[in-house]
Parts: sequence; structure tokens; C-alpha cells
Amino acid sequence: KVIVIATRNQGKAKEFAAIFNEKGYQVKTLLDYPDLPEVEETGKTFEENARLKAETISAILKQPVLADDSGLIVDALNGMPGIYSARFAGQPSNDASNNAKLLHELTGIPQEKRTARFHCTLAFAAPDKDSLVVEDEWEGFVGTIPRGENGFGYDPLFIVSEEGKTAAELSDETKNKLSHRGKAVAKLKQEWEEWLKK
Ligand code: ITT
Repeated sequence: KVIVIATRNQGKAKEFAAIFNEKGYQVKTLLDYPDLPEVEETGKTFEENARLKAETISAILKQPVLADDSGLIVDALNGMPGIYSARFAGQPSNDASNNAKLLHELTGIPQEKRTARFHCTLAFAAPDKDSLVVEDEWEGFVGTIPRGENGFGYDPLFIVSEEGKTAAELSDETKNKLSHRGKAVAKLKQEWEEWLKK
């Protein structure tokens, strides 16, 4: 059993693989289909972008495709970087430049005002079906020094209140249990087999 995920982000891909392998699925990503076009994220919401990625690739491959649109919502920055999380530091940007920009934007802001949440919207698209869409969030706050080597993206700066650690200091297993993505996938699992049969 194979599940195609419309992502080129290896951090996401690794998390999806851990979650789905356990259920007996093999994960393929866009890195396994080098000839597919880049899908431009022109949507104004996580849902629009998740649908764009899943529905475009599903229509081309003529098979079910899952996509993830996610990001970090920071209260003190009026919700930024949000849907722009992957390109916060401009284009091109990478995890290091995005994290540096986030720290810079929050200079002088005290800890109690650094509240933030990761958001994840998953869209599952299949030929001739309305997409299945689920979402979830993960509350925390933005630290002042990057800590930890695991995960990807903003994980070294995202402090998980209940653990007193950054997301990059959690084991993969713990992160997948608590995270926006892990919880969204748990919701998806309750619904997708039924939905695929319809
Ligand atoms: P694809 O569109 O190819 O899937 P992307 O990285 O462009 O890859 P998004 O547009 O959804 O994906 O951007 C999500 C960004 O939000 C990602 O690049 C990270 O910077 C951040 N992000 C999302 N989930 C995260 C997580 O679990 N830990 C840390 N950062 C995360």
C-alpha cells in the first residue's frame, strides 16, 4: 500500500513516513516524481493551499494524494508568518534564515507575549471526489535561543509548554504524538478509509 504526499519538504516527509509506515503504508513524495510541476501556493488560507497542492497532483497522477499546508502563527506578529512560514525570510529562504528572521522580529518582546501555535491543514484529494480536509494546532511559545537537533523548520525555537522543551528537543515519537501534524493525521485516519470507499 502506497500513499502519495504532495510535498518536497523532507522534514514533513519524514514525519509522515513514521506515522504511515506504522500502519503498513509506504510513503512517496514529489521527490519520487521529479517531472511533476511546481504547484504555486497562491491561496490565502492553509486550506486553500493544501487543496491546491493535493488536487493539482491528484488530477495529474489520477490517484489519491495527500497534502499538508502548515505554519507558525505568532500572536505578537499578528499571526505572521502563518501561511508564509516557508518563505518568511524571502525567496530563497531556509530554516536557518527563517529562524533568524523570527528572532529578529521578536527582539525585546518578553516571554509571556511570545505565544504562538503551529497549524496544520491536511487535504486528501482523489479523482472524482470532494477532498477530505482536517486540521489541528499545537500551542506553545517562541524561545530566545534555538535548542535541539531534531525535527525541522521552527522546531528549535518552538517551546512546548507541557514539556518545557523545544520541539527540536523531543523524540520523533513524542513530537508526532503532540504536534499539529500528528493530531491532524490522527483525525484523518478516522475518516479516510470510509471516504475513499465512497
Ligand atoms: P511543501 O509545500 O512542499 O509541503 P513547504 O515547506 O513549502 O513544503 P508549507 O508551505 O506548508 O510547506 O510551509 C510550512 C512551513 O512551516 C515549513 O517550511 C516550516 O518552516 C513550518 N513548519 C510547519 N510544520 C512545522 C513543524 O512541525 N516544525 C517546524 N516548522 C514547521
